Amino acid sequence: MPVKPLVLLPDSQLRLLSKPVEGVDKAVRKLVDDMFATMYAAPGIGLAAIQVGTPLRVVTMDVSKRDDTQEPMALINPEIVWSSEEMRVMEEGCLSIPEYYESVERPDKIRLRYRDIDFKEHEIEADGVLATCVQHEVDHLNGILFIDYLSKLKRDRVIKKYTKLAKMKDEEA
Ligand code: GNR
Ligand code: NI
Repeated sequence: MPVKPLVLLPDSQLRLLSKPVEGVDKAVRKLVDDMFATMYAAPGIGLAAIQVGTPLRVVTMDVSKRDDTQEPMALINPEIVWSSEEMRVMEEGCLSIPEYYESVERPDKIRLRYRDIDFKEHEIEADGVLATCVQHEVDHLNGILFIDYLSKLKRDRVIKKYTKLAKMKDEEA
C-alpha cells in the first residue's frame, strides 16, 4: 500500500473534472488502497483521487476522532442528491494546500448517493464533519477547491504563496 505523493496547489491537475468509475477492477482497488495509505500517513480525514494524480471519481474518508477506532469509507462516484437550506461554518484545510486553514460556509446536512468498493449503491444522510468533508471531496472531483469560496483577495494571496513555494522546490531539485 504505497503512500503516493500529493498533488499540490497550484498544479492544474487539481482543476480537472474527474471521470466516473465504470466498475471496480484490480486497478481501482489498488488506487483505493494507496489512497487510504496516503490519507492516513498525511494525516487527513479525506482524500480525492485527483490529489494523488488520478482523475477518477473516487474518495477515501475517515472522520473518526480516535486513532483506535478507524472508520474507513471508500466512496465511488459519490453524488450529493440533496443539501439543506441551513448552513454551517467550519474551519477547513486541504492536503493539497498544506498548513492553510480558513472558515467555509456550506450546507449543514446532505444526502449522499455513492457506490462502495463492491460497486453496491448506498444512500446516506450526513451532517457535521462528515457532511463538510463529503462536500469538500465532491468539490475536488469537479475541480473545485475550498479556497474558491474565499474572497478573491484571500484566494489570490494563497495561490501566490503556494506558487512561490513550488518554484523554490523546483529550483532545489
Ligand atoms: O484532512 C482534511 N481535513 C479537512 C478538514 C476540514 C474540512 C475538510 C477537510 S478534508 C482534508 C483532506 C483533504 O484535503 N481532502 O481533500
Ligand atoms: Ni482537499
